[in-house]
Amino acid sequence: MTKLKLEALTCNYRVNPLGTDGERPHFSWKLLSERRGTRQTSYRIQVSGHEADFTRLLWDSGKVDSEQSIQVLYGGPDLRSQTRYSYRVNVWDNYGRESGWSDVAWWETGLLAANEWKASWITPDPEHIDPHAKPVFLLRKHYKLKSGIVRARMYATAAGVYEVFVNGSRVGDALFAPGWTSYNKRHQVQTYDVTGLLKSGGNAIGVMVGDGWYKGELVKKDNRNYYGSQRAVLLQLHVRYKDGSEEVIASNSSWKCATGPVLLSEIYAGELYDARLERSGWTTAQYDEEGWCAAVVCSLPYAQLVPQENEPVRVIETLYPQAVIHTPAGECVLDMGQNMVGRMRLTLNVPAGTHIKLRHAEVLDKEGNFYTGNLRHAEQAVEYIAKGGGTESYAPCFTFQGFRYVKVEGWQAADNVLLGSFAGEVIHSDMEQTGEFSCSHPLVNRLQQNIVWGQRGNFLDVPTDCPQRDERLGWTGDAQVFIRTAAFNYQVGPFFTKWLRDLKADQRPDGGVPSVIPDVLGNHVSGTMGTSPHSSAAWGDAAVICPWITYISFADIRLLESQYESMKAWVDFVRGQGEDELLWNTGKHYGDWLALDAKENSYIGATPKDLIATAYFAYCASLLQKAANVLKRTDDAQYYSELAERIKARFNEEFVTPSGRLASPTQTAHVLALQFGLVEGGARERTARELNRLVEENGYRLTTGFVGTPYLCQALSDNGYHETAVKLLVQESYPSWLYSVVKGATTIWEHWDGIKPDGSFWSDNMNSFNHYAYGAIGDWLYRYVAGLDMNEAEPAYKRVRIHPRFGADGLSTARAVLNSPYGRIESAWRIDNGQVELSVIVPPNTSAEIVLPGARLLEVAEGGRLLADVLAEHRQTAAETTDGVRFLVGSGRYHFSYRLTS
Ligand code: RAM
Repeated sequence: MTKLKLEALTCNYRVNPLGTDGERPHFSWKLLSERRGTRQTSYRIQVSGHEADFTRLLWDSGKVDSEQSIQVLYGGPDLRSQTRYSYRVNVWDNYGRESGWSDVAWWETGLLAANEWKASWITPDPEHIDPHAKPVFLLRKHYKLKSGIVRARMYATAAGVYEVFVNGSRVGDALFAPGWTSYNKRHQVQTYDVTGLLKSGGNAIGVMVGDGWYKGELVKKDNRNYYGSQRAVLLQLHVRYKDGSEEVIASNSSWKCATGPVLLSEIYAGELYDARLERSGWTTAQYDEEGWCAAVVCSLPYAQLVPQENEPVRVIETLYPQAVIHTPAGECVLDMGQNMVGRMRLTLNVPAGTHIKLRHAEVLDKEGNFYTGNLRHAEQAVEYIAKGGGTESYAPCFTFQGFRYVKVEGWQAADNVLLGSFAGEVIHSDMEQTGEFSCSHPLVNRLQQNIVWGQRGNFLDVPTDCPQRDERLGWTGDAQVFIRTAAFNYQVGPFFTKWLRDLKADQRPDGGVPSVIPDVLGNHVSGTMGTSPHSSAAWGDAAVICPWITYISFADIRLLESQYESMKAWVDFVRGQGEDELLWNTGKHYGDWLALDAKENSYIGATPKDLIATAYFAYCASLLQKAANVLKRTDDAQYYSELAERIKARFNEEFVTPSGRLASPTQTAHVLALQFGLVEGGARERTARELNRLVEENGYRLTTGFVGTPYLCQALSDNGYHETAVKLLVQESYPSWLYSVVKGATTIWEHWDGIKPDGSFWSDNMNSFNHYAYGAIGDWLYRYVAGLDMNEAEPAYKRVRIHPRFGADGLSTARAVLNSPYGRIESAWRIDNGQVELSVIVPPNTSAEIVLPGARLLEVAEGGRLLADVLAEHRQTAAETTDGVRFLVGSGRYHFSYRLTS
């Protein structure tokens, strides 16, 4: 008999996380079994507080009869600070097999209580170093340690962004620590295991700290000091010795400060680095501190400190320039071949004082010249002054650029030397890549890659709108439309957990939701929209949609529970806004942002704002009902279900004529009415027909903006017009998803016409070439085209749903893979002359509802046998429905073949 095995043990989504919070963690594991229909029947978890000594247990769940294998909550005693916990899992299945104990995994808590901080927040003495000076500050501490070090942990953070070194080595590889949160309310602390870096005798710590989001330029030119006016560092090192004693080295006024080679490093501006000013060995014990000034203690609080929550930002991949372009304007430009986000690394051997300047751009203009107009005030310039005397390698530290093209100035070299001297380091939050989609259409495959690159470029600790111009903010609307696609491509559980906590922290007392999270627009900063409104429909709704999508994707009840009040507060806020409690017809909204049916010189599409606002209101009320059900709040569930129904009725009164026609003739209005279930019966049919007509009459072209686009194809596919949806997908002429692909895009554009058919730009003012919002079609590619979907009632793919849709001529194959919380799911189909081949993988401990469109039960084969026979062996049957043949299978690999009925 084949074996049952366990793998991929995670705690709070992560493998052996260091520095967790004090809340009860949750555990997940994956079953490995070749046998079809494998289900877990029981599990047992053991936790030890003494390394991996399981004879001294802290908690033993005992054998629990349950299929739950993800997000299982720890049930032992309260967690202590700075403690390593080891755990292991054993499971049993429906075939009577036992996996045996898994390998041991662990998690370790960070510094949990504010009063455990002996360290002070410190900054260079302002008498000696101007707190507002541009150069990055260096802070260092020399200290002695005894021999017999067995364990050392460093807890560190900064007001600003920091990197830390011990005895000449970089500690960890996280970039942009402490990450971006609503610092005044939640400020992350990182935990590092530095045991291997310390030695007995003299040691040194060095910390570099720059402005970052904390006090650097944000939102617009010269807008600084949003969170505070002083950079500062907080660091505490705990060293444990063999004899059980512990020593603590803490940041305080005995630390020494200076500035060094980084003369400027800012998110938008870039970096200026003079290698001649390097202080060689400044993070080692031997270094001579002569000339360094003292640190002073500053009065920043401790109460807002929280342990790091999501995966850190790291260098994830390195790209090399594909070509050197000598432009008509005489510029020397490197082409990275991909619009990427990160930084350039230089490795070169040039004379001292050589001053190289790099500028970064996303596109070349019509003439083929370097173009930076769309960056607005973001300089995206990196300057390096060489020290000479050998090979030097450099990459900027506290800045990132969004670019495909790099203009090189100040250094003339042959093309092959240039190509060999530069590398592009791709930087983003280090999430596990979980999804893949591909099909028979090469341009659609490129679109999928562009979506993934859009996510990579804009998931740098916060889900941002764009990564290049002077914006790069956590726009709620963009995040909300993209989250479901994001959750296919990557494991975004921890990423959104962190961001949603900031959303909740920044939510207004009346329940209103800022337009960007972390909220740096407040009420006073004016941007493209004049003073930025908070609580716009479809933007503020992120407060409900994002926790819900995170919940269904990863089954994290804990997150849903902790966001629940925030979700309710938003819907209750909306209820109080309109002149009528069921109709939201007041306030400032972004509407169907950037839709093509907008009036001349307007960003806002033609769909009435009150229609959008009321539709979203109904949708969010219905999601709250679902959330209340999950959390077993029956009264709330009842209340929100009634509210949703009443809003729907009011929507119909206001926006649907008695004969079932939608009052607003836009694609987006029809999409929302269908997608949010606001029209029924004849009105639904009519709305769907009308949407199809609108698309058809427009030559299979869309007119939708941020609000309508994400659901356009779904609304068609769900209502009998899948072929139209596929025609929209494969449309290559403007406006369409593939238009930008044909124009050479390697990321998703903000505007359908970022580059117009004649090669000119839409405008300088707001024209990002890396904006993931329209990439929200990815969700439809996975769920509708490849047919890899779920039944929400059993979230996180406990109940998989496989339902491919073959559509029209456009596509002959499609394949989606998802490394789900339960394991690998796959749906891959091929259609050739009416013959369908479908391969499916259903992971252990899940089941799948499968729908085979256009099939007749008695003509379907599975693995060469009649499907009906295969099902009968498992006492299962299939039904012939209007969608196709429908049946249920357990885990395993399947291959279905049948001829389409005509
Ligand atoms: C723009 C942003 C973003 C959008 C808002 C309304 O400035 O780029 O994508 O959500 O406006």
